[in-house]
Amino acid sequence: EPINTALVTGGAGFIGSHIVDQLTATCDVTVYDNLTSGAKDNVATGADVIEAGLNNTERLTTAVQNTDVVFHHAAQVSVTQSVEAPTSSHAVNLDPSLEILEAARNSDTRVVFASSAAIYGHPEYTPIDEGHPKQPTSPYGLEKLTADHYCRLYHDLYGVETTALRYFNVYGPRQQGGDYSGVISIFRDQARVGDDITVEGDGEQTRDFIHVDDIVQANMLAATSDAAVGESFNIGTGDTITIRELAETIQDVTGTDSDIVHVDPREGDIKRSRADITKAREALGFEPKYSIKDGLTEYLSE
Ligand code: UD2
Repeated sequence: EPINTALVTGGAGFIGSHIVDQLTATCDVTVYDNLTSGAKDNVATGADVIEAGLNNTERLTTAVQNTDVVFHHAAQVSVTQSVEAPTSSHAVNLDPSLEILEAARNSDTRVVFASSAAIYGHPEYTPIDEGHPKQPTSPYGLEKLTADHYCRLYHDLYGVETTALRYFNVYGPRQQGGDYSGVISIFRDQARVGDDITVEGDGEQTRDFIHVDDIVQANMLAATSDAAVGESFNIGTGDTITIRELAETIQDVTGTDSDIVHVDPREGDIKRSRADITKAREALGFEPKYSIKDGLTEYLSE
């Protein structure tokens, strides 16, 4: 079914704004964002913006009920902050997700939820499939896991059309630098100004980095495919790179004078992460377009 109207919560943020870019070409888009970490500059012209917090249940409910599909990307995204202040993280990441599902239950709205690989905790094996044990190691991971389960439950109990997309490590334009951001944007900023590139630990840890354009593709498939309904999907490339290789690639591609230095390992760091994307491939026809090398080259050339 074609999408006529879409609501993107967090539509002024990193991932949400790319979804908005894609949607404005074909349908009416409304962004729901409190503009604290997101910025109006990220929002494509043509999209309406509701500037409101997720705790504004009335506005949120109305916005959800007036749309065909809601892409729920507004969140408290910092794992560290969730560890420091679990109750406020919970209030942002959990209750509003339930309110969105509840609003969708009373209308014909479809819900695509931004879940996370954080729900799995320390991998017991890789690649990680959707049935992998879930032992989140942060309130953030537990909040994402609970909302992900609520999506499935709202489908099973009430027939709401829901899909949870479990993102691995996402990178691309508009990802913010700084302490709470992803390693790729941190290394990029260091390379740009000639600062040392700070590899935490031995750099042998691996990640499955996925370009934001491929995340957009997964969202479009989830919003339109029958096979997506009531399901959850790992979204990565299925490939990995070590953090050391990442640092070297960024050095190469940017031609920076920055040195690679090793600093203390991060406490509780995950050693290996890799998505098994068989389910998304087979059910949705999802096929990542960017290898890590191509994606990095594209991102760094900006
Ligand atoms: C990602 C998600 C997080 C959560 C988690 C679940 C991002 C930005 N974060 O955390 O939200 O879903 O996965 O597992 O996608 N590193 C360095 N130097 C630096 C910064 C980082 O070596 O300056 C290393 C870090 O120690 C880690 C790796 O890079 O081994 C990736 O770190 P990250 O913060 O980008 O992402 P991750 O996987 O910890």
